[in-house]
Amino acid sequence: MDELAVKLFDIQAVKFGSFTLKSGQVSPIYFDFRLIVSYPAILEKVAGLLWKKCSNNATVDLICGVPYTALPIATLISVTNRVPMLLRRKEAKEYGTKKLIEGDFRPGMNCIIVEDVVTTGTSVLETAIELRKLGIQVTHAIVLLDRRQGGKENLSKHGIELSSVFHVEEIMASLEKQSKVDHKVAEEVMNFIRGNRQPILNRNPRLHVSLEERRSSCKHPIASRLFDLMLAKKSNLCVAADLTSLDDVITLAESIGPKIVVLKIHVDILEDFSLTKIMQLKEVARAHEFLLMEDRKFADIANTVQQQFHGGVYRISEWADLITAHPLPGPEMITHMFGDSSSDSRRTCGCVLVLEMSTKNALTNEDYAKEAAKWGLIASDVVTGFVGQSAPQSDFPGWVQFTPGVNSSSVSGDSKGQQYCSPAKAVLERGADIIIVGRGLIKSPDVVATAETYRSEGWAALTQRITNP
Ligand code: S5P
Repeated sequence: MDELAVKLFDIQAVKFGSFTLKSGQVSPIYFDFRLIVSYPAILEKVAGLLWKKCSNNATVDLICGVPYTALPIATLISVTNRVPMLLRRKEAKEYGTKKLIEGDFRPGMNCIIVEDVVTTGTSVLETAIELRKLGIQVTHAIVLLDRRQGGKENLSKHGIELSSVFHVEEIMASLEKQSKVDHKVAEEVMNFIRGNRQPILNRNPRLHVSLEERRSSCKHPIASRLFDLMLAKKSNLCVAADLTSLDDVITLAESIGPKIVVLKIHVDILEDFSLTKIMQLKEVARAHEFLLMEDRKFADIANTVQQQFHGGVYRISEWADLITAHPLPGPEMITHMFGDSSSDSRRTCGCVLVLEMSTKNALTNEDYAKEAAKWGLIASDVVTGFVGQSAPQSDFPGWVQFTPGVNSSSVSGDSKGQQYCSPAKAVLERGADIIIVGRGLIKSPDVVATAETYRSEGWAALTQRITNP
């Protein structure tokens, strides 16, 4: 390792001085591993060390380098070890297939990402997102140098274990030992690195991608439709119409319809439910262009849920565009409740998984949400998004995050465990794409004016998040 550190220094792939980084910070050390391609013996050594890290740690069906520096390294690993490679483009080409990932693979294969330097982990994450969109599993990334500035923790939050050949500390120790740098420089570098350990990133790429781009990642027609409606109506407002009369819900929907993209109901609290009336509500939804969500929160064995969804008095699958479900029973429930692949409801109704709840002392902790988000991706032909209170639960851009517990008034909750935050906080700090507003709107004396206030606040926050990441 000492020898490689010295070689990297000798070819000036590690430099000392004063360097302005992309972030604007002035750093006393700079790594330029692009130079490695000019030194085949070093390239070979680097590829060998990286391969050792990855073959120790994971099943490797495929490898993929983060463009561009890691591409030749990944190629060498691929050829030497006979492990197939995928090629990631930086931009989709304008002509032809528009694919971002080139190569041969099957969904479910495990791909290791190869990178030269990791600082915050964003580039690795972006590559992982592209691979995961295609159903490829990404659980490990290997890197020559981890700058230890939050990357490992950030990637771990997204289910990716990062293994590194070097840390900056090790490079500095080797160079000092070999008298390539004096103690003062080594100290200065270490102080800089320690002082710039960025807080663990909450920079989930999903949060900063344009809605148009996210729409193109959608796997479900209802999610695509939702993005279309958001863009057309400049709204990310879902109103929770928690009224006990369907007639009143219809009246509310007629008045606030132009401001909202989703109307959410709880069908089992309606005292005057009939299929005829729910079809009237569906007509209003069609006329004013919003989606109808039944917040049933299914959570039973598949056989029961299937009957609750399609049968009984409510026949939910005949009219709901979106339904909510708890992931608790596991992915089988979701896949079976929609019926086999020929079932219409697979395309006409999208499932929204409740990964986290807004209530005090909810049991939906981070591990639960993370695990559920993972298998939600497996059922991604029917899952269109999730209900959640924090952004990192899924970085898949084609999924929509619905965040309830939104209320602009100064109340922090109700007296029954509900907790509230403002529209801006929900969008900017918690990752909401859609804000769900219930009593904050339906109890207001002027629902139309209130809907407009929530619409404009929610939309302004979403625009700000996308344009000023
Ligand atoms: O965690 C959750 C999930 C949901 S879907 N917390 C919630 O409050 N909800 C729903 O959002 C809840 O069932 C209700 O319909 C709405 C919140 O209503 P509010 O009146 O408290 O804004």
